[in-house]
This record gives sequence, structure tokens and C-alpha cells, in this order.
Amino acid sequence: MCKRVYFYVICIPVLFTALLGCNSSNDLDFPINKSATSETNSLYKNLKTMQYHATMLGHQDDLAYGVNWQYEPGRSDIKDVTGDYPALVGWEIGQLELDNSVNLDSVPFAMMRQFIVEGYEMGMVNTISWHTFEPVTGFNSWVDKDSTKTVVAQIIPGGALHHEYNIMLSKVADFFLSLKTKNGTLIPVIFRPFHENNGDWFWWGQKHCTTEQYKILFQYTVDYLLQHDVNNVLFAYSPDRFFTTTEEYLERYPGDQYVDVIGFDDYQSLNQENGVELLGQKLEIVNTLAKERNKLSAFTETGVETMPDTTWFTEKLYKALKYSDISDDVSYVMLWRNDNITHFYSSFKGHSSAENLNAFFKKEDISFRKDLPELYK
Ligand code: BMA
Repeated sequence: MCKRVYFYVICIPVLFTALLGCNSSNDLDFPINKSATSETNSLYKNLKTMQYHATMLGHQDDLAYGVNWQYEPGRSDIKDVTGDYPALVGWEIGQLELDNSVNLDSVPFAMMRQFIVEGYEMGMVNTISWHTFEPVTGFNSWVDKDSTKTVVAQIIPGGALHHEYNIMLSKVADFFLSLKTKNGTLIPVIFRPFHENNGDWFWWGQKHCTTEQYKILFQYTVDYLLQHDVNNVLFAYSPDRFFTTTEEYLERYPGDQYVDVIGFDDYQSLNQENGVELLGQKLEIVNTLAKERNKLSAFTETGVETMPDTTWFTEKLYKALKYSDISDDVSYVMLWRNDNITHFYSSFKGHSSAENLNAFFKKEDISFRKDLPELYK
């Protein structure tokens, strides 16, 4: 082949392909785990596209129980009201690390696994939180704000109980790797460890470890799971409401290599007089960061206990989402669990807020399960 033909026929196409391969926006459509399963990659990519068009509604423990019922196949408080399931369901694995067969809210892990499969097979998204029991005293996640207990320092590398933490993590890894369909496909989940870390109520909270120690804990947790071939997980970082600037939000952020979902929890802002504005501005901060860093953005926990405000869904939550063109660029908003008549954060059939949840359901840019595209291909 003469040199000129070689140049046009081989070099130019090769160079062109190489340049396309280096295209950063292509690379950035992948999660932090370069060995993620194809379903996990697809979930990440599809959610990223979707977050600029619609916001998914999520609900903690939705398929397992609601107000005045539990473990009724096919039932969901959200579905009882709207006729459709939420697009995303949250699960909680606290107590798995103790080898208990039920979580701290008494949900059997065997049933949780089944619900996660069901949710996946219905095209929904599953997310998992971890109210971790600590190995120092064996006590649960909550501590007195003045506690001088220093769990984080003791479980990170170099700490006296680091080995114990590895054992806890191995149980979490096993659980994630047990989330499979009948034909063996691993089910992608969004894992949200050590949340609300800028509050002082959990042992990993602001007052109970240094910024550096918290970051090491989060990073070590991600690294451990990746090194143990947990390739069906996306990682979410979600501090609580205590930020009004990007710098404040990023104070304990573990770094872009450790986070797929930039999120936050907030139960309080919407109760303030200027709540829509307050929450709208937080959503703007988080959504802008997610966009700049090519991540997913999420409002990872919210709701009001016993939902006394009967128009909360359209007049507070929806208005905050619609505060600006930026505030609604959020992948999902997840309502906390409906445990019983005095501890529920969403709505249910017969409750005075149900009609308003239905009005929220009808909004074009809010997605429930039936609105979802195929997320895993
Ligand atoms: C809290 C409450 C608790 C529950 C915990 C973990 O916000 O709902 O009752 O044990 O979450 O799910």
C-alpha cells in the first residue's frame, strides 16, 4: 500500500477512533467502579440521562409494609393511593453486621432479598442504607451528641478494631453478591453508607470523628467492596441539611473517585416559613455539583412524620423541586418509611394527604414505576 493510501485508509480512521475513545464525556458516563456489571453501568448511564427530564419518587421499605399492614404480596402504600409503585425503593441493612436474620426494623433479610429481586424485575431501582452497629460497645448507630466515644478512629486502618470492621464489611459484601435473579444476574443497588455525617446523632457524625477519619472510613468501605468484587453497587454520599454553600457541602466529601451519587437528606427545611426557597437552594447546590462532576444527584431522604400538611407533596416538595431550572435536575427523591400510624413519612390510602400525593403522581416530570424506561440495558 502506498504511503498516501495508508494514511487515508488506515491512519485517519484509527486516529479518529482513538480520539473518540478519549472523549471525556464518554468516559464520564461510567460509575467509579471500572469493573461494574453491564446492568450497573446501564443503570448509572440511564439515570444520568433521566435526571435532566424527570425526578423519580422513592419510598423506604415500600414493598415490605405500610401503615397497618405487612408482607402482603404486591402491596405498597404508594400504589394503594396512586395505582402505581414508586420508581425507587429503599432498604436498610443495619444489624446484618451482627449476623441477625432481621434488620433493626425487624425486616427479615431473606424477605428483603426477595423484594429487591421483585423490584428489579419490575424495572424499579433499589437503594440501601446502613444504620451500622459499632464493634466498640456493640451498640446501634445513635450516640449522644456529647459522647466521647471514638468508633471511627478504632475501625479504620491502624485502629484497634480494624479487623472487626473488615468482618462487618465482608457480611455486607456477601449480601450484595447474594442479590441475584433466578438466572444469576447480579442486581445493581445504590449503597449509601454513613449518611447524615454532618449531624451529631450517629457515631460517624461530625463531632465523633475528624474530617480526615470520616473520609478514610468512607473511602476504605468503597475500596473494600470493590476489592472483593462487589461490582453491582453504585455509591451515594449523603450528608444532612447543614450546608448553604458548595464548600460546606464538600467538607467531608470523600472524593470523586468514591462517589457516584451526590445527595443529601433533609426533613426540616420544608417546615420553615421560606422552606421552598431553602430546599430549592440546597437542591441547586447539589445538582450543580453533580453536573460539574458528571455524577448522579439525589434527594436521598425526606418526608414529614405523620404528614400533617395535607398539601405537602404539591405545595412544598414539588415547588422546591421546581424552584429553578437547576433545582429539578435531580434523579430521585426518597420518602422515609411508613412504619405505623405514629411513624410514617409518606401517605397511605385513607389519610388526609392521599389526594395530594395523587396530584403529585400526575405531574408529568415526576416518575413512578410505569413511567420508567428500561434502566438496566
Ligand atoms: C429511623 C427511624 C427508625 C429506624 C431507622 C432505620 O429514621 O425510622 O425507626 O429504625 O430509621 O430504618
